Amino acid sequence: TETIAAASDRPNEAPEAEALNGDIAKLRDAVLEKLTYSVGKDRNAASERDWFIAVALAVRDRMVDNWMTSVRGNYRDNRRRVYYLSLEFLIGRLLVDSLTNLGIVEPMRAALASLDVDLEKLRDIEPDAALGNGGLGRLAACFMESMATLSIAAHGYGIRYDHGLFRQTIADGWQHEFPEDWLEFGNPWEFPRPEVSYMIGFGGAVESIPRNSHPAHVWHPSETVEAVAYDTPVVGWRGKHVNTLRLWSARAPDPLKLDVFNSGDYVGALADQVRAESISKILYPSDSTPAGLELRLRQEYFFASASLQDLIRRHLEQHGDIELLADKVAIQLNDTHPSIGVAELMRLLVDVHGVDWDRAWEITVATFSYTNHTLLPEALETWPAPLMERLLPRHMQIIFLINAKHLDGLRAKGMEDAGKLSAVSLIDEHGGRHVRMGHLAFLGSHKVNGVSGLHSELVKQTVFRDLHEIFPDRICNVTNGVTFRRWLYEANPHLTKLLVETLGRGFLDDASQLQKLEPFADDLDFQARWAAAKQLNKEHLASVVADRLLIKINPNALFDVQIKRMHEYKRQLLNILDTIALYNEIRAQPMRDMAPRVKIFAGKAAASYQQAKLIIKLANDVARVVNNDPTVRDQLKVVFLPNYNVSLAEAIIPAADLSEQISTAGMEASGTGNMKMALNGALTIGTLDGANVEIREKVGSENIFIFGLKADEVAARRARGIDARETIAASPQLREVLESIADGVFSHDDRHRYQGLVDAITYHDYFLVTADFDSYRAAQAAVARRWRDRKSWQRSAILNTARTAWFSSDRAIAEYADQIWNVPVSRPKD
Ligand code: GP0
Repeated sequence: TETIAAASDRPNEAPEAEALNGDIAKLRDAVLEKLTYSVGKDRNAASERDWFIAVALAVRDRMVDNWMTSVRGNYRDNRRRVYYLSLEFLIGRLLVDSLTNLGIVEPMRAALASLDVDLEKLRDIEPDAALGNGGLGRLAACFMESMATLSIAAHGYGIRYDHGLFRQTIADGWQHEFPEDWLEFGNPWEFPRPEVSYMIGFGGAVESIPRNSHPAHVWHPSETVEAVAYDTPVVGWRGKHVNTLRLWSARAPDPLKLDVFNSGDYVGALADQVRAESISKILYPSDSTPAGLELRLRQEYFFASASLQDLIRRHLEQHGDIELLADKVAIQLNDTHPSIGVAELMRLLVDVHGVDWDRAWEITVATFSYTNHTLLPEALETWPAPLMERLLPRHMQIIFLINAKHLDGLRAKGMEDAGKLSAVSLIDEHGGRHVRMGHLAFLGSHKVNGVSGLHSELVKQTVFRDLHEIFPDRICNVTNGVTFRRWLYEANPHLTKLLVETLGRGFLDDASQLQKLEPFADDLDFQARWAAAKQLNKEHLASVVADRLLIKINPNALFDVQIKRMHEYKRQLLNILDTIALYNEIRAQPMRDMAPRVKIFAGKAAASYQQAKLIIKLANDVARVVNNDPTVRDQLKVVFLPNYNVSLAEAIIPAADLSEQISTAGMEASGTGNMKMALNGALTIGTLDGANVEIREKVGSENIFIFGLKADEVAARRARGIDARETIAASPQLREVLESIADGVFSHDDRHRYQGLVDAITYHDYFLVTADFDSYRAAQAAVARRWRDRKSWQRSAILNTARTAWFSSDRAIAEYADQIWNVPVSRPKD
């Protein structure tokens, strides 16, 4: 058995070296046992995947003891439970995450080394659990980890999609989508619970049974689907508390119609099963675009109903009294996706558990709270009333009744303005009746939160303006956060090691101690070590780029990074225009001494979002031209890394020098990539949007590059009109850039490819790319000047890390616990 080296090589772990050596032997035995008896392979025949499964199973065993203890503790203490309902959990890989939180990364590495197995190789074999589209889903994953870290009795509920977010390839510059298959070789982290299942109904009719007081309602669905549970333990920092992520899979109650099968119609015999199971087949590949399909509503109801039935069963088992539900349960709705749950809880309380309507509504509102993630109108879900009527007839009745009582109450209070009443109605009457799911979530919740200070204010002023007037205490703010375990300790071990050597281990438990780094910002010796850590991360990313794209990038260049979903409001186009302007400068003045830059892009476009896909093509076209132009030499490189996902983010973020957060002000609710990069010592170039505002407050305006129109100026500018011809005429640089695109400089094979794109921003620049261009260019010039003064740059970078502790998801979750859920938290060291 190998022993392990100095404590400084295992910065993330506390135990003594001797204990570790004992642990190494135990881990080795545990892995070998799993390989033999669970995987069924001999050491000599085992593939890397076999080893990965064996290790994951051995690690899972370690979690289970604390899981059982946590579950028993949750029952014993009678604590209020938190249920986080989310249609997305963008988890990524779990191997190193679990090892880190259990404090056994290095012992496991040593145990595996003694078996001639390389932990890093196993790490790369694990497929990402990509059950989410982007920020919203990744936030849910960070929150699960922080809720476990803070010992909250929390459960996540979602859908176990057979296929997560599509795999993106880039062929000839164009995005292509392929199905993703994360379960292909099984999932060692989960426990299937075939015995935990619920019937979920669809369609049919509602029967009214006359009674003395008021009629009872019985829904007779015409179709039922079974929801089956799969549980994944979620381990918090230091392994103390373990929560459960319960994901539902759809199953047909009858696997096949035997008579139809025997008659020879094999496909027909399986039709019901296929229809039922399609519910959990695939994640909706949409981000902030409407998913107006029936299947999406079926997914939403399926998971909301299964989760509510499950939590009510648990509540009644423990407390025996449905009246106590709101005291013992807090349910967080992650966006409107689970908001049909408001009507479902009313149905369960009134129709199934016999609670009277008004009391049921009180319980519902006290139980639910809702997080809004966007102001984009196209992302605020509404369902055609006829569709909901057909699929969920009883819920439609309930929604109409909630609405009638809501509007009657307002009229009784003297509100008569028909316009106001229709603005706060659950039913949108314009252009065919639609149910407003945001309004349903708002009315059914005691708290509604936005995800950054600016966003929460805009929520009050825009989407929920009229409802906010009626319920002025309901909207609050909880600025997003990210888990430092994954996004600092695991993704950036070089920096973490330096921080431990400099500050001691205290910051690992209490991020606010990162402040102690401030005095080192001017320390030249520390700066040198800081730069060395960054350099290693950049070399690693350069090797990833070389592997995947066969492009050589210079690790000494400024790594200028924009990684996020492709969307017009996020303005990758603005960054591409800047790239072209830089390219023009280099060609015009080849002898000018420039600081070399690498522009790094990554991100997926929704499959149906043509404009976003065209912008991907443009980025790739610009990359091809720039990277192959001999006059450019090493001064500028452009790379578009395909298939952006959590694992790729873990490689890019620690290597970033500059973080691009350049959305049109007022449009990015928060952003979370902005926090991850600032924490890892990148400087931000950004607009005053989302959490950028708070990042500037924390890091100081000298340590961030802010440019562009502010949210109120964006509104004013749009009100004046978005024809950009004057703006373009006034900016020679912008004109040159747009002309070169329109002329086909980057598309010789199809000269008019970008004519439509250029026309669009010329005559109808809704996202104000042109309006912010000059100011963005000026900010980029300031970036270049700062970069040349490397000491000053490093000072700012260090201060970014020192001052971003507030963006920990532990802080965000502690705020939810205090302001919204009313549950206690305890820190791992308490
Ligand atoms: C918001 F509405 N977000 C949506 C959506 O459908 N998907 C999604 O990922 C994002 C916001 O755009 C965000 O600003 C925010 O930080 C995140 O939700 C979590 O609140 C981008 O990161």
